[in-house]
Amino acid sequence: MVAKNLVCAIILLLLVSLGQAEAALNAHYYDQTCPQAEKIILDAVRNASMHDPKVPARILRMFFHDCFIRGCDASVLLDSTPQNKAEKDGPPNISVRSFYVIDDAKAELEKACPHTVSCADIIAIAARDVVTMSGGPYWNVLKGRKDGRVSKASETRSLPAPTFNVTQLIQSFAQRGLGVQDLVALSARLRNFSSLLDIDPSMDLDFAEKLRSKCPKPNKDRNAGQFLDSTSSAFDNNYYKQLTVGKGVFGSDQSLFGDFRTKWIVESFAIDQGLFFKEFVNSMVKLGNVSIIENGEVRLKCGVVN
Ligand SMILES: *[C@@H]1O[C@H](CO)[C@@H](O)[C@H](O)[C@H]1NC(C)=O
Ligand SMILES: *[C@@H]1O[C@H](CO)[C@@H](O)[C@H](O)[C@H]1NC(C)=O
Ligand SMILES: *[C@@H]1O[C@H](CO)[C@@H](O)[C@H](O)[C@H]1NC(C)=O
Ligand SMILES: *[C@@H]1O[C@H](CO)[C@@H](O)[C@H](O)[C@H]1NC(C)=O
Ligand SMILES: CC(=O)N[C@H]1CO[C@H](CO)[C@@H](O)[C@@H]1O
Repeated sequence: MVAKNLVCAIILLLLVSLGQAEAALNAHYYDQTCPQAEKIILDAVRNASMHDPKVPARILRMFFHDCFIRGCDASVLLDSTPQNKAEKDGPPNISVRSFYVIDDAKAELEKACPHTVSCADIIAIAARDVVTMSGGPYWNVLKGRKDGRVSKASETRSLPAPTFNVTQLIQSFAQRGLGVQDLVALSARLRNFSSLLDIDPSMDLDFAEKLRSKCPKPNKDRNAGQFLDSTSSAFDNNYYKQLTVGKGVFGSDQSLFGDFRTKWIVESFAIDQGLFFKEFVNSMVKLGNVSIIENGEVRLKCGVVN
């Protein structure tokens, strides 16, 4: 009898641990609990992008930054406290850069479905939205991330630096389970915007000006979706085309074309935008799956732990 109970207990334990291992991300995670979640997030992203054309590039970079440090757990959104300097205030100094967009979406989500949608999922969904609204591909974002409770400024040192050579970039990606193909795909930029990898946002200006002149005047235009048209060619494979003709904006970009490990991938993306979009989506899904934590929380406000 005792033995039988023991066997049962072991089987139960095994099942429980299996269940945990399979607590994987899921495209339908909020279908029952917050079906309007993605619509609310898209609204916030679109509203903000209409007023500030730098928002798309910054949200993409935020997603990258979040997932590269401690996994996709919204650690990038936590504010510093008197006892702790958070990632936000770490060396690349990304303070005051569009965090408000995620906070706005979160505030709306808390009204619609309280304590349900994690800040980490909001970033992942917003990152997809800025790509799609800029003329890039659409994909189903897997959801179910939990928010972490730790954010340390010192850890931003592990982000790939603009000065990294290809070997260092490959190593940095490999540490997160990402391959060479992911490195090249995720180096893509919104045209004339900084790439996800770049810390320096100074290249944004040109494109921002172009966008501003094309954006509809908010009060005259009743269709907020116009933003889609105004940026319809901003996310494309032009970046790779530029690399193949030696017009990489940064040295670290151009080296992707100079290294045999990455050159062939750059070339394949330059000649085939469909392939680039497909691989970019794959890489974004992989990036969004880096070190998913299971014992986190759903923050009520993205800047502070509950
Ligand atoms: C976005 O803007 C629309 C129209 O101005 C407004 O109704 C909506 O509440 C805004 N959404 C968010 C999340 O800010
Ligand atoms: C970070 O940016 C803020 C606001 O732009 C600025 O006040 C601060 O000095 C910067 N800090 C560092 C370390 O560059
Ligand atoms: C890349 O940089 C590292 C560190 O500075 C250096 O040791 C290595 O030789 C470089 N590799 C290449 C291929 O330039
Ligand atoms: C996400 O990562 C987990 C654990 O590392 C893995 O089992 C799962 O297949 C990955 N999912 C995707 C979509 O890559
Ligand atoms: C700096 C940079 O990347 N400039 C590019 C901006 O986009 C136009 C096309 O829309 C390119 O011709 C520029 O080279």
